[in-house]
Amino acid sequence: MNKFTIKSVHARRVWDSRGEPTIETEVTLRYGAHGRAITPAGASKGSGEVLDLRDGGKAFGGRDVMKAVSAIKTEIAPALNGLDAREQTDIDKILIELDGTKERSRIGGNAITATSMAVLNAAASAEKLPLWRYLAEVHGNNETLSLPLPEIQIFGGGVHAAKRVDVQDFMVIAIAATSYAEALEWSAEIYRHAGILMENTGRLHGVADEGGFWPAFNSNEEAIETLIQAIECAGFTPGQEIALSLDIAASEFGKNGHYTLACDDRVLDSDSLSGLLVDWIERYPIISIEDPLAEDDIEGFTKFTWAVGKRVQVVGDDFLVTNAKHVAKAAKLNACNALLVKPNQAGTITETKAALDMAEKHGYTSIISARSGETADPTIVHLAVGWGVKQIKVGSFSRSERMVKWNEEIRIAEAIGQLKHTRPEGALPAQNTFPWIP
Ligand code: 2PG
Ligand code: MG
Repeated sequence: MNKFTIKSVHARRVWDSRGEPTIETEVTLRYGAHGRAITPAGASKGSGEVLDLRDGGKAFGGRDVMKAVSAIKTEIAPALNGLDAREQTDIDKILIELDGTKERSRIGGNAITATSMAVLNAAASAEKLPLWRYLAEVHGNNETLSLPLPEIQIFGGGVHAAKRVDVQDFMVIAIAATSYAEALEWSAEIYRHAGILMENTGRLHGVADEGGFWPAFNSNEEAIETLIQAIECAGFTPGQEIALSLDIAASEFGKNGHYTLACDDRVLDSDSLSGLLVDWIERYPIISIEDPLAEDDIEGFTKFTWAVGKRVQVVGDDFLVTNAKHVAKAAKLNACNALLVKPNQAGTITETKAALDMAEKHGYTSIISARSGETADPTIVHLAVGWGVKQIKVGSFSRSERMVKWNEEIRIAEAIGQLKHTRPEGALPAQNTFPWIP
């Protein structure tokens, strides 16, 4: 028995940024160290993600989590009692086996994710280290610590804004900022100017799920045009200082090769949607495109990556669902070139890291990501720094569940004395193939 020995595992129902129930697990170790974590929730989810166990019934639209909370108390707690919190791989294996289903539907992916992350936080706390440093030491990354480059949402669409436009995330990346602090300053100005532009044109209707402005536009492209204007109004040169990143989240409006862009009043096949996106890439300084096609359109992904994969980051989110096997398969087909990393898609810390390692093995870039339903839990920021993930996406520049994460990165930046260059070496695919990167 030592300071890492798990003494108790407790769970409670807490509430996320959409006012929906979610799970917090709290792990206490033998001599008092403890760690906790909360599972976030997606709205645009990949079908291959582990499942959240929801109670069904009338309360909270069937989204309650009391069954999963109870499973943590009655099944997970006794199974983890007495184990060493540093043995993350073993503990995650026990959690997976305890659930016993492929999709984690018995105990629940949400119960398991919160517990897996809480164990990790507890181990770091027993070591009296912030999580990012604990991870860096465990993984031998101490020498190469860098701050992930932020991509920050300015307009939020898709299912995060009642499909007001079809594309889900319109984001900026401060490619020429020389520090993390500066990247935030620039993004803050762009966000502010986007708000002013919306207000001046009578289109300010609040914010979407991740804090980006509600996209009161008549076409998807109008959102891009407005974003360019906001960048210019904020005093920056699009393409030189600020690049664009889009999450198309195409699974939300496309299936079987048919894509319904309701906002543009068009139905496109896979090639036509690719063509539209390539056209945007040619006309706007876009350096990253997430889920350009639907998750069932592997051929479309492959063709798209063949066409633009040398010029832009083609990111698999719903397509790869933070699953090492999916990453290996995609890499074999050259179906994208970057991985979006979400712990609650994978289910445990160990599986999340496995997906990340697989991405690295195949030369993919990676972006650690929050979900659209979030809380003040900052664990993913620590994962990004500790694991050396070089990009991060946590939503927009408003709402505390987002700001708590940007702000946590400021604290870490100070701690590593490194408010230095914000585009870590290798953060984006080779520079000279990106016409927009200075
Ligand atoms: C995404 C995420 C975050 P959700 O698609 O990348 O923007 O959304 O959490 O709803 O899956
Ligand atoms: Mg996405």
